[in-house]
Amino acid sequence: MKQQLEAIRKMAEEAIQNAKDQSEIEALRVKYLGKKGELTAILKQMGSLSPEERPAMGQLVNLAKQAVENLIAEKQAKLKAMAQQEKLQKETIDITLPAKVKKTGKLHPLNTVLDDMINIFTSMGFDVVDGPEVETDHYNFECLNVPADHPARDMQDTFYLAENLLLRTQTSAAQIRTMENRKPPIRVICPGRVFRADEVDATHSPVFHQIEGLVVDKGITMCDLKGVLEEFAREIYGKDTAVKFRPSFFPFTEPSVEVDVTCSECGGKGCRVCKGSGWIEILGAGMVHPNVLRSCGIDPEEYSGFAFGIGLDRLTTTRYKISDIRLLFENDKRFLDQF
Ligand code: 2NM
Repeated sequence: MKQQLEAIRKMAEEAIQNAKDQSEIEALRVKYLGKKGELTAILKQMGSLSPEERPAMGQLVNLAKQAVENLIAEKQAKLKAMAQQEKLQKETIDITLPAKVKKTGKLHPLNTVLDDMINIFTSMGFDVVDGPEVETDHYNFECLNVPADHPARDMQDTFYLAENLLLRTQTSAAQIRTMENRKPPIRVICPGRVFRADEVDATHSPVFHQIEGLVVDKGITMCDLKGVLEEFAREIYGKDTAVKFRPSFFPFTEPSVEVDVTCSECGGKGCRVCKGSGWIEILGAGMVHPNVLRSCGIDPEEYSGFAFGIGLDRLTTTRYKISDIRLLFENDKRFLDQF
């Protein structure tokens, strides 16, 4: 019986050593220590022993049981620790990995420049007004003193939607409405998309952006125009920017001027950007034509005003050294991500 006991203990020891998981251990526990287990069976054979042999044998069986129980407990603890270790290994977080960059939206370069311009003009007391992109012939041309035979009215230059309906060629129509609806003093700028049936190339797009400005009050003179536009140019291009007014012609202003600033690329020395002249044309302007004031119900004997139109696209392409105006309209992410 002693040998049998020893054999069982050895087998149990080996089996427990080789067990790979908790369920195998549990099966072994039942096999050796359970009610019908092998060590329990030995205890049941005790009856066949002489009373003298029994106590010593009983002690041996109990020791064996104890040993197996201890082995099981040890193995269970070991398996548990291993499982924990494995879990930790699998769930490790590599804190040296770079964090995921959250992509946030940003302003289109046109909007950055537009915001700058709006800030400059609103700080000088201008309101921002808006108008429809689809306009009538009346508001787009008629009220602006553009005669019926003017080339701008030609189908070749303007997108007509119907006999008297067109895509606005400038944002002035919004200013005409402002003059109709408000009493002077009027100080407004009107930014927006405008449309012309231009040939498309690196510097021309059929859709582009303008900011037009208008001031109407008693006693407004060309000096006011110069002061506002000089201030604007210096805010946009820097304090040392020189401004030059050249005589020009627009149907809606008299006198009319075109305004140049010293080339921001070369500082006026002459370079590729300014084609060697040292100057860049940035806007057209003038004193509002009496016919325009009259068409909006404002008496030109009592009031005068100045107006200007600034192209936003060229201001943006020169500021960011963008080589082709079409890039502003294609919304290629690779291009936009650079700003
Ligand atoms: C320009 C140049 C000169 C202009 C005129 C008006 C209005 F509505 F008052 F008549 N708005 N904008 C104007 C004047 C626009 O763009 C180059």
